[in-house]
Amino acid sequence: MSTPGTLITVAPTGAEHTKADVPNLPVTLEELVATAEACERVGAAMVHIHIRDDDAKPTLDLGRLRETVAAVRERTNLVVQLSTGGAVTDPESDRLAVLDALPDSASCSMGTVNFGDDVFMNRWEFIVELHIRMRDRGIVPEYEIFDLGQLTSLHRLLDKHGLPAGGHVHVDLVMGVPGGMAGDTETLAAALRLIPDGATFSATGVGRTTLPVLFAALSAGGHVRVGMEDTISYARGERVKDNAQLVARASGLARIAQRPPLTPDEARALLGVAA
Ligand code: KMH
Ligand code: ZN
Repeated sequence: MSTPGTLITVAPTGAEHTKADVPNLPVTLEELVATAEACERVGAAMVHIHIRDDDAKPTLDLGRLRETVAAVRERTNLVVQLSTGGAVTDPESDRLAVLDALPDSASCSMGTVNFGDDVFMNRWEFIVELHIRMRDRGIVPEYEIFDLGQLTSLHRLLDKHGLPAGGHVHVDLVMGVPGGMAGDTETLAAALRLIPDGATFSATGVGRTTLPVLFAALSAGGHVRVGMEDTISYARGERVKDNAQLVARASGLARIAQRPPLTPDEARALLGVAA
């Protein structure tokens, strides 16, 4: 499961935070692309994208998504991953239509989970549809895992419906969501016992679990996701300045761990994304 280098994914916006929470949250196209450029300079290889409308509210507008994919491709070499998770209120039809924007990669959440005070719905039939549509379009999935049982669902998905586009399985453990699995070393170790053979994994810890999960993932030979989608505190009592600050910290720790950041082209080779 381990590789010599570390894939650093930045999740710069998400669907939950606002500019009132954190002023440098990238919500416009220009802010997002400038953030992607800055994060690439300090070690990110992939960007996990949620977009906003003119009122900075989460949207899955297909025209905007297409424009965003094109702009990030033009100004960076990053692997472009679109969220099919969206916001908890987004209908399945809009979440499936995200794939028509033809990103390199897209998230595929592996089960329903309580999400703070809300419910993040992912029915089995919907997961299967995402998996199949991604393969039809040559889009490489990242299987998002919010709780341990979702890893058994991943085994079931792969057993019944076969490997994804690119032939490689990559999962992202999203830890510490209120309602999901805890964000600590013991839970990460339990998750790793359930990850399919030959798969790679990233991990991210939401909120105060960010640093414990970052250290645990690096020491377990895994990859990492960081960004304002998951964390708006840099340290106790200190707001994140910008996404590049979080990527730079992860890059520094990856180098200390003797597993320096992968370039975007190395990430493509790892994930099975076409060059
Ligand atoms: N915003 C969350 C409800 C994903 O991007 O695929 C879902 C989410 C997962 O962020
Ligand atoms: Zn997301």
